[in-house]
Amino acid sequence: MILTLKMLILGIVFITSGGAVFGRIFRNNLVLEFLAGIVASTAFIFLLLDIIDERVESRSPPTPAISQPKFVEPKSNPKPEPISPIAEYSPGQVFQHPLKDGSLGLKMVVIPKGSFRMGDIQGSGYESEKPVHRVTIDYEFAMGKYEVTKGEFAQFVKVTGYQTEAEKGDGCYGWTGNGWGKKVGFNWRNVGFSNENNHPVVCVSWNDAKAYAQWLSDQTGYEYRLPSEAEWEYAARAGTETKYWWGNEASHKYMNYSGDSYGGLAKGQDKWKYTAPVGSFPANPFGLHDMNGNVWEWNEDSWHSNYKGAPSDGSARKDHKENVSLLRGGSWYYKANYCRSAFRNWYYQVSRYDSYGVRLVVLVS
Ligand SMILES: [Ca+2]
Ligand SMILES: [Ca+2]
Repeated sequence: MILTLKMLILGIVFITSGGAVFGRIFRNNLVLEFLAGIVASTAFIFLLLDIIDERVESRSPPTPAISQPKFVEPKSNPKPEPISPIAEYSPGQVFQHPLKDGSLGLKMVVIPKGSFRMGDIQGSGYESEKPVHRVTIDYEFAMGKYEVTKGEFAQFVKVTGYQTEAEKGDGCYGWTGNGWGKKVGFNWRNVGFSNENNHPVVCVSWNDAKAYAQWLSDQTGYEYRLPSEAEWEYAARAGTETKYWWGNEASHKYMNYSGDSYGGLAKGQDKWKYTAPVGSFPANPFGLHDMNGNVWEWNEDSWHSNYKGAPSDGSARKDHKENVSLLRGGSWYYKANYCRSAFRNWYYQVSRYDSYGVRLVVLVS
């Protein structure tokens, strides 16, 4: 607009003054005077137009040299699905608490309240199983229907990057090829024999088991923990007073264990020389599988050599003076006598073997 105006003025100035110049050029010597006048007046007009131009431009919004990046609404963090509380728990009910990624946690069975005689009821056990004493569990809790599997433990490791004590330290005890020994490289991932994701996790120490329970508690909002020794025996007996929940005779129909000597043995329905997939044998009256045999299960309690002074309310003895804890239920490597519901084994909380596993409980009342 301004440029067009300038050109128009320039044209008028040249035509009018040009006419005057050519009209007088041959009569006077005022050519230079006229030219100077034209240049001066043109310059004056241009100056005025520049001022106007500047004022017009100053009212226009500046055009940014670089276009601004488009503002992107920040993505809001996806809200975790609220954990739906289970309205009512009833004995025998099986449930799974959801984890933060939406998958489901351990299969848990609600155990009824009750009272039982704990220890060497047949009188043929060890001094550590005496005296037989009554324990009353006046609260409902739920227990893992199965031993924690390798696949379940793998999920914990995948999310947290947790390293077991076997991995951080000098391995786990297993079959080295020449005999039983501790070997670097043996851990829950590889124990020297084939155990798939549906087998119980092994080579986990008491400390590893506690870390897993803590993670599951954080994931679900419920308190998952190791069972007390009393809770474990109550659940293993499931209302029975025999050596095993099915009777006083050991049987390969009901559990994965060894023969009369130590070592793996596959016999009859016990088709496994090493660990068996969890739930390969029938459940006890409370709905729990493999309480007897398959893998030892860490308990919360510290070791005491007998039941003198033992609590009668289902709680754990937790003085842990020597960092030694209980293992219950026997395993695939052991004779049936060590797989009795009353038998008590113990070892250091850092120890790990290819027959040591874990089962958890959670409070629901
Ligand atoms: Ca076996
Ligand atoms: Ca077991």
